[in-house]
Amino acid sequence: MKTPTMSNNWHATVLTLFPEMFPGPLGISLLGKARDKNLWRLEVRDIREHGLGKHRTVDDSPAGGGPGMVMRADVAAAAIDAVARDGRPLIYLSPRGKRLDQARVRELAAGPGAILLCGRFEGLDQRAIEARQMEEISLGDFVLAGGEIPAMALIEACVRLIPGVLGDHASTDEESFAAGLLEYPHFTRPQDFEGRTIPDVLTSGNHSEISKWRLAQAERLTRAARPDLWTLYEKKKP
Ligand code: 4GY
Repeated sequence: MKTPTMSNNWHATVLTLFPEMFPGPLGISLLGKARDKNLWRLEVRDIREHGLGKHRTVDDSPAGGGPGMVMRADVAAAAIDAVARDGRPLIYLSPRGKRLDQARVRELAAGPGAILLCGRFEGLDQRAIEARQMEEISLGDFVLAGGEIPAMALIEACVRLIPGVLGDHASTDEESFAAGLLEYPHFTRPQDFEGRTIPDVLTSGNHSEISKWRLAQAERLTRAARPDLWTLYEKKKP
């Protein structure tokens, strides 16, 4: 077995007030095994190490009033500045960011890794975001209690694209066959489940008919559920 070099050791650094949440789901199954093989590495840093005073304070009340607390800019900046960038993007997960999509995931996965700052409370002081030129990324239009679960989701999306992490399967069909479409429906045994049977074409052994059927299904599902993706897909077609 060959030992991977540093250049293909994708490096995630997570800055969080809750380091005990990690590796969590990133430590099991395919991602956990890939980490054991040094295909990627996870470095978790506790923001509170940069907290102020005896109580290691990391937050304060919002300027202008209002509910909750805000993560201090000086504390966040100190946590960021203690990390070697190594050419990696510095990302702040928040609903205000640009929506994460598979194109950005592919870019991030192809790079050296990412530094992810996980917000808590009402969020991070705006001046830290600007002064450290953080890239704001959102997973969607909903609000979580902290950035840790979004950070895990982003890391998982990237790591599964690193060569050798998944089996030899998967990755190819994602790029070629149905790019920009939702996935076709999957079936496996039993042939009859509560009176619902597997479509005959899938058990026909006719691989060209199977491909045609799957593409038609992917198109039908995309048109119905995601008119935004369908419009893009149609524009890209000749
Ligand atoms: N949605 N997409 C999201 C989120 C939690 C308070 C700022 C999201 O990416 N992140 O809801 N994050 C909040 C919690 C501080 C981040």
